[in-house]
Amino acid sequence: MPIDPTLAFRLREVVGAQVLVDPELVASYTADWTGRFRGHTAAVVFPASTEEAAGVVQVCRESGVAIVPQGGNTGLVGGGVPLHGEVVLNMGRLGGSEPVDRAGGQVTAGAGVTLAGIQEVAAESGWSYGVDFSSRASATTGGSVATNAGGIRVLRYGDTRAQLLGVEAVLGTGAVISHLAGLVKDNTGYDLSGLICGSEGTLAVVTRVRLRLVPPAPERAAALIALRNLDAALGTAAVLRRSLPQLEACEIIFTPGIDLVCSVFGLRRPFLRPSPVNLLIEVADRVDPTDILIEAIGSAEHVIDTIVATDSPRRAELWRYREELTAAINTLGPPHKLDVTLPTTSLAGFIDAVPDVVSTIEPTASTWLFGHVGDGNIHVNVTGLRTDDDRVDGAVFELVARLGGSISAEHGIGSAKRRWLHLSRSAAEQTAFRALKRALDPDGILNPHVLIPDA
Ligand code: 2HG
Ligand code: ZN
Repeated sequence: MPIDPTLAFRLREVVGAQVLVDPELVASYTADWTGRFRGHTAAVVFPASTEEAAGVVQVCRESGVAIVPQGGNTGLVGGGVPLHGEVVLNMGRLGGSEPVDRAGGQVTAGAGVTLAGIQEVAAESGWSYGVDFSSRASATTGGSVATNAGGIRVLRYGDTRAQLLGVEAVLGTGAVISHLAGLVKDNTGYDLSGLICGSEGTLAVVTRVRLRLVPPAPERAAALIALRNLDAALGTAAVLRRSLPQLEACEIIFTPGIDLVCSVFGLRRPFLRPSPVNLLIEVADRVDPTDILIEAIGSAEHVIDTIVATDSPRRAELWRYREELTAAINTLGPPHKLDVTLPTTSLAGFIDAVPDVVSTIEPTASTWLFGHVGDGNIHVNVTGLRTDDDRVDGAVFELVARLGGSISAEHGIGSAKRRWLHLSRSAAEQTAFRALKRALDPDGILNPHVLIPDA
């Protein structure tokens, strides 16, 4: 639908020419990367400052137009695409980081700075950033705060919320809140930054973030470990977590996934003797951790084979078996992505049961399992389903809930999971969610179709 000329005029008063309305130009901002979520919009707006973002929110509020805030558009639950014709507020122009506070180990960055950008700024100043995940080159800090992104280092440094010392953000009222002093101790009432983190653009549009950095651990070693069976893999993961304080990543990959990555990207199979399940781990320290890593793996039982990589190119080769999985699976058609987390005690039962749950509903569908086993987070990808057929999604989420898990570990609820929020959040919690939403976004213009189910 073409944009209302008055709205276009008013948006241009705020951001100048930075309003896209041409249907061909807006198209790339209206679908997610996997192709599962496709929407439409009359306009994509690119503010360059907090003031401009606030101006856009104000105009949309006065015009009764809903907004979808968008960062790098790397989300996987349909939370950053305009599925209901919302105006897209793309934060990519809010770049730039302030100089790192080298003594305090903190940095303030614009919402549009990529995760890789923050990692680079941190490294240049002798620090490191505690969050990492495979879409680092495109994902933005604003998006990762809005979704409380997790990734591969959560077991060592925690999720994005654990790095967050403050945000600057535009509320649904158009008011700006700015809390960027970076005080580590700051007990002055409600933690609005922590609340906005993970709120998926429903309460506020994040424009700047204050992040804690961590001491660098430049000496690294990675290992791909082939294991006899799932119990052996989970047991080994537990042993390694206990015996290796330097453990930074502990990922699980099943051999069908490795085979798929190898065939899509022409990689060599890592092991001569195939094993059903593999762990990919990485340790990082100030001194070379290779011997400690090898000793720890040596003490684990049921290991069939191990490849250890110390230099950066060989570590990157091992990581390709894990990080290319998302792209490899996408070559089979848009997958259903069911990112879930389970208590340690029910993880094995879940992994065993989930392929049957899927095939009972859709015998021709394929189930792909992988993820951050070190923190209980399993990515269940299902291919061979229609994008709008969510029977499998519901059945898997119900299994997760029965086993005491959460229907979203790190990707958020978005639009994909909101009808199942009740499986992880009580009625009283949802009532509180709605009250918070009304307080910070009284007209309901900020991402109104994600996270919170319709009453
Ligand atoms: C990862 O861990 C991301 O690689 C994506 O969270 C997971 O593709 C997925 O389902
Ligand atoms: Zn993940």
